[in-house]
Amino acid sequence: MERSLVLLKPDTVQRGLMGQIIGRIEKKGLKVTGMKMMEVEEGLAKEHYAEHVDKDFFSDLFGFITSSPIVAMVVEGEQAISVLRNMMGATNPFEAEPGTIRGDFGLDLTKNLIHGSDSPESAKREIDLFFGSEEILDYELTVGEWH
Ligand code: D4T
Repeated sequence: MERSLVLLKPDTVQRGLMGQIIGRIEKKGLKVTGMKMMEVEEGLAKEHYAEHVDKDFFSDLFGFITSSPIVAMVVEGEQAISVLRNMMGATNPFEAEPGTIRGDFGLDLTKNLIHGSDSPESAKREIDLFFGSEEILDYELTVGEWH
């Protein structure tokens, strides 16, 4: 079973798309084991996007992610990381396939609605950044065997 950190970015919250996107994740059969609404403080934004600090788009990305609340989630399931990346679609919403979250809802490279971890190593690092272990719940979904 894999875990991914999912962030519903400020544009998702502002545009009232939280429910639709969380609904897609639930309907796919993935399990939400942690979820909270929060502001991303400067230090957390810089740590989360450490690999992009020197890129020319970093200031736009930083300004965006710290501009308004997000929803942070821990999502679990078999191959959850690649399944979520496929559901999200290409980073650039202009290139994302219809049927994906970015393909259906996005028209801006920075405001691309959602983040999902890109490897098990990133997932562990990112989950530890956003969640304390007491905020991640260990429970069974009783419908699990029907998926
Ligand atoms: P995240 O990390 O938000 O899930 O996005 P991806 O994993 O799909 O893509 P990424 O790390 O390459 O980019 C992080 C973040 O930066 C924004 N971005 C990216 C941007 O504003 N301008 C750009 O030119 C690029 C490449 C979008 C996602």
